[in-house]
Amino acid sequence: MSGFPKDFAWGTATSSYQVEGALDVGGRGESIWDRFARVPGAVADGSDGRVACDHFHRFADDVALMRQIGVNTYRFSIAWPRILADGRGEVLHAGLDFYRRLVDALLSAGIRPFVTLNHWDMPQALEDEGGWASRRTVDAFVRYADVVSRALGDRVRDWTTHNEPWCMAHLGYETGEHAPGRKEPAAALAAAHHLLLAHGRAVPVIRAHVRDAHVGLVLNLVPGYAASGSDIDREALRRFDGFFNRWYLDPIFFGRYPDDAIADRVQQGHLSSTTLPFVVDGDMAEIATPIDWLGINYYSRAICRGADEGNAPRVIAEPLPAQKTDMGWEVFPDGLAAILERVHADYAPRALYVTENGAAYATEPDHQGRVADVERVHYVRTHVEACAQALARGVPLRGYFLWSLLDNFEWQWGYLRRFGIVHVDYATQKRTLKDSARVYRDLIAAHTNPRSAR
Ligand code: IFM
Repeated sequence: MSGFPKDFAWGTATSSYQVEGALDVGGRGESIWDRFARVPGAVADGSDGRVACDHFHRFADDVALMRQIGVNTYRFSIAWPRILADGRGEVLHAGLDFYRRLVDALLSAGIRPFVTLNHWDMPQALEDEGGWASRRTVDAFVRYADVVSRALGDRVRDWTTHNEPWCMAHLGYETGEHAPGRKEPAAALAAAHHLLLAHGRAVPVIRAHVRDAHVGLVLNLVPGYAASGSDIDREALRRFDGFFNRWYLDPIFFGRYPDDAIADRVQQGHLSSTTLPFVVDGDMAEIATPIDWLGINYYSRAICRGADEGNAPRVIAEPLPAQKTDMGWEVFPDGLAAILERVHADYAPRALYVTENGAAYATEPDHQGRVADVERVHYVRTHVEACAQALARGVPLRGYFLWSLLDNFEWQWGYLRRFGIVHVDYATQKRTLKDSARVYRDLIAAHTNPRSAR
């Protein structure tokens, strides 16, 4: 395998709520996930992020682990309520200082910090005012972006506004599987729009504070495949792609929502007409503010099968009975190359990153303390290979971030799903490098210095 540029970003990723713990330190306010995790049945094991990986206190050791693995970048997120407890008032300097210390530790270890402003843990006070379904949250986010980029702009060049707006809007406001747990399809569409608008408005604000800023957005994209060549399955694929991928890609790159996907929402009764009630003049141009890069989070593909129910075919996206991870997600590395090539061909972002890619497997240490996570080793190798293929086909891929550095709080699954390349014993907080971490280290070494290839 070859073809990775010398300056390729080899990284791992985490997010604040999933790893930090220390929820009541430094005046941090309540987040929507603090509140949601208390709802009986919302999190499978009844857990929350109170301690998580205690990364807040152990970040220096975690940076040392990153050095051991040899990554040259680290993607992490800022906890919004650690900076603005209620999302609006006073700035919490203790919160900013924590991230300054983290960034300084990374920089001294030669690791480039990739900051995400919003990886889901919004202040609960903003949700109490309507959350992302309310246009007022856009201003709150832009102020937050201003505060953080002003504080860290002297040392961080790489900025992400949101992580996976589809998850925040759809899982948070439509299915209610994620915080804030609302089941209101119309609110979900408004939430998606306000997330995109907040992104577009924050981009120039970040650029104002950061010299040579490199600003982007991270989308979770899923390549769809029709289950057969039948018209009904091809139609299911179109619907799936419109709802999942193009609803976000088209506004960002073309400044408009896809007409066919709008019509689908009208048909479903989630919109009363094709005029989107939450769009105000000028919004779409702001959303389409050019970005420096797009991040793609890729885990698996969707097989789309239509189910004929009168004149409204239902989309069923099902995994094949192939190899699956503990999430039930099919292992399908070709899908990664496919989505990278498709986004490059259809939207031509200036640069692309795989900002998340990884697999949940619950391998525990054996009696000698070794974590032989063979399935994850296979997953990592084959997906890095898919990146090489995409590069060879001309995709401007600039980096790859494994999800995740650490086993951590996996949202509605709590601690029952382990994505880390480093095992965390939650009782003792002991970290153990899994075999996948060593394999990733060797892959990085081989590509950064081909002579060390084995
Ligand atoms: O853990 C999540 C992460 O927070 C967002 N992307 C998907 C990961 C695995 O489910």
